[in-house]
Amino acid sequence: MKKTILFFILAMCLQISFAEDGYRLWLRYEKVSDARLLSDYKNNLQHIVVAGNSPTIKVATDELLKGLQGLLSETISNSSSTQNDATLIAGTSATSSFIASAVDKKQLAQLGNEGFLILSKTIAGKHYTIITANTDMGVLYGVFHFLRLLQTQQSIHQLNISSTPKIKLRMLDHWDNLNGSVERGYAGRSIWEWKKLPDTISQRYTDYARANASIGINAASVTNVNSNVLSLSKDYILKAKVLADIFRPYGIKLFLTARFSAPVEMGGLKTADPLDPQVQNWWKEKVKEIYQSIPDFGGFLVKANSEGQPGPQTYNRSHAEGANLLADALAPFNGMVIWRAFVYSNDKPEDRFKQAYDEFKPLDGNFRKNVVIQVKNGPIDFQPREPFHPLFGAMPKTPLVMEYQVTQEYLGFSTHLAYLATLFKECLDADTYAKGKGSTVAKVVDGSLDNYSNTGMAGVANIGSDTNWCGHPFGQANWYALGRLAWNHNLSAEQIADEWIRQTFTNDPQFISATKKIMMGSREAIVNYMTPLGLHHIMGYGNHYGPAPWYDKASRADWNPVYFHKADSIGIGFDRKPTGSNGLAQYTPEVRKQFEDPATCPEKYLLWFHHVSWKHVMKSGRTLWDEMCYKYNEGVDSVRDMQKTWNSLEKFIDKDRFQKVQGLLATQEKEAVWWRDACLLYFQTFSKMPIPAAYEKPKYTLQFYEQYRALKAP
Ligand code: GCW
Repeated sequence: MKKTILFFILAMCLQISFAEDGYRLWLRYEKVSDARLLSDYKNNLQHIVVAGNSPTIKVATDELLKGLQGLLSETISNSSSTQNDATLIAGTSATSSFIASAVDKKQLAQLGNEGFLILSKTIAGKHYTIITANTDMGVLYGVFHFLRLLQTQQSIHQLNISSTPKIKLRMLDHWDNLNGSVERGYAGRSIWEWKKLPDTISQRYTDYARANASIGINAASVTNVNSNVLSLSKDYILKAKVLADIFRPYGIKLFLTARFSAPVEMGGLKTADPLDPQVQNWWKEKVKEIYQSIPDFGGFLVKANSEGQPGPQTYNRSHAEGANLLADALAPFNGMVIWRAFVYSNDKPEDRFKQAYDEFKPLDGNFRKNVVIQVKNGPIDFQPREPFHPLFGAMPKTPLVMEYQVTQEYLGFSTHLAYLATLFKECLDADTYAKGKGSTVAKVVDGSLDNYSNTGMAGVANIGSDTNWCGHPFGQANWYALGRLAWNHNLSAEQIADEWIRQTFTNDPQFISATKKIMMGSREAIVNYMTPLGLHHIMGYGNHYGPAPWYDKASRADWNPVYFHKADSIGIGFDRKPTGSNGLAQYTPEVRKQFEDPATCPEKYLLWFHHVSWKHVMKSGRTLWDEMCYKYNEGVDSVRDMQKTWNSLEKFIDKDRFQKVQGLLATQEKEAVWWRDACLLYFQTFSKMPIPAAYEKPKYTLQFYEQYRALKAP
């Protein structure tokens, strides 16, 4: 009897200590598996000093101790009183005289407010590791980077790392509603428990801030852009204050979304006209009220005159007049306005591709200094693949902030494995030719092309109340990648995957190379089984899940898949040449020329810009129809390959996450088949060409899929 109980307790303990529920993200700090490295780390990291006593330094100290304790599997002392023993010293020149004398001032001068140095120094025959910066926040970033070196099992000798963020505002946008639901969120409910705030404070808020700081994210907009005016009420400001207070030591500024009609809805005014002095005054007072509670409030993120949101155009005012209204209220406090370019009018029949550019380009130069325009990576809406947004490079006088979607609204929710760093990079690397060859989107966004100083990169968060934060265990990689790329967009998608895998799973080389292969091919697999060759927006209406290329019942033409693929007996695709919508005219001549000619247009964008005959011969020698069959099948095959690879990795990691991913891949495979069969059967009604015999026959009929879609609708 006793023995059984003992065994039970032991089993429980084992389970507790080995449970890999994903909560720890990439900050797991497991014991270093390489024995040689472990003993080297142990020899060099026994005594640490973190100088200073600000809340941020407290966080840095705790993190370093916690990290080393886990990685070295022993207790490390923080010998703050006996600096002489220390082998690792972190702090600024202001807080540590040792650092002040050991570190070159010139090197420090280049770091700005957030950059850091990690240096190996031998002084009087003794080896030191120094983590330093101009600010405590820089020190914290350095500490996280140093822990990343250990977690990824790198040498800590001869370190000479100098790192500064390339982009100033590195941000997560939460589309979280005050009632706890998350628009396009697939990882449970909102992590913000508005109802219970400010009295009950979830540990998650701190863990969230810590995770962000570890990858350099320094801003969070916590409310949905489809905004509720209540978030600007006194009560909610006090709730938001709690979050801002928690975020502060981690270097994160809180932003709120502002509902443009708030002066009417909340202030009781007759108008929200930006030129009305009473309206201006209302915003000034509201902003003052916010800053009284949140002295470092970041500012407002605004969606206006888009998809039914109120905005300045209601009063015949421009986006610039609307943005400037809020900017003037925020300016005395150094707050900023992030105004979204995702606009398309309810009334205009114009190609949606063109609307943001048409509205914003003429306003270049009309915005206040503290306004930035947030532009989605592509011109339609976060599709699995889009060409870069034509606004990039087109507004040299207005800082443009990149907006990515980390949550997988159009990429299989949290069911499909999609590593998005490849998508992010594809856009950053695209050449706008705005100032000749080499004018990449990255250079627009990091401000180097047009000398913007207010630079930014934002991602719509994929975070929710699920224990593992993001639903799919691999969803975490996209949160991670956003932060890492915003800090340094020169990192490759592969490098980021590599370090994420090491920290999240294991440093085993076999596991790393196989998993990296899965990740690197995953987004292309989705493009292939959902929207190959430049198809876009052919998903289910409303919930945006599953295929529905046949759908034509939406109230607006451009919410219908048929509007976007334009399949007919001749061919398929959206003509954006002068013969069609002429959306291509929004690109610089060099880009336009390349896309305009089907012979030079990369095939991955072909149907974005051309209506192409089913019989058109592709580079492979296949007809367009055959190529489409090939691509859809390639997509399904890739998922099957991903499954095979994953199945071979069981022995390397914990059962929990292994099985979870295995299960999700099984669902993904079925859904890839669903997409392939539904799309091919439907498009075949136009092409009237056979699916080549070499490929799997569709499992069901088109009718079945049309109904199946209906069953899946919300
Ligand atoms: O992708 C679309 C989404 C909407 C979203 C909108 C936007 C917040 O379907 O849910 O609204 O984009 O970006 O504003």
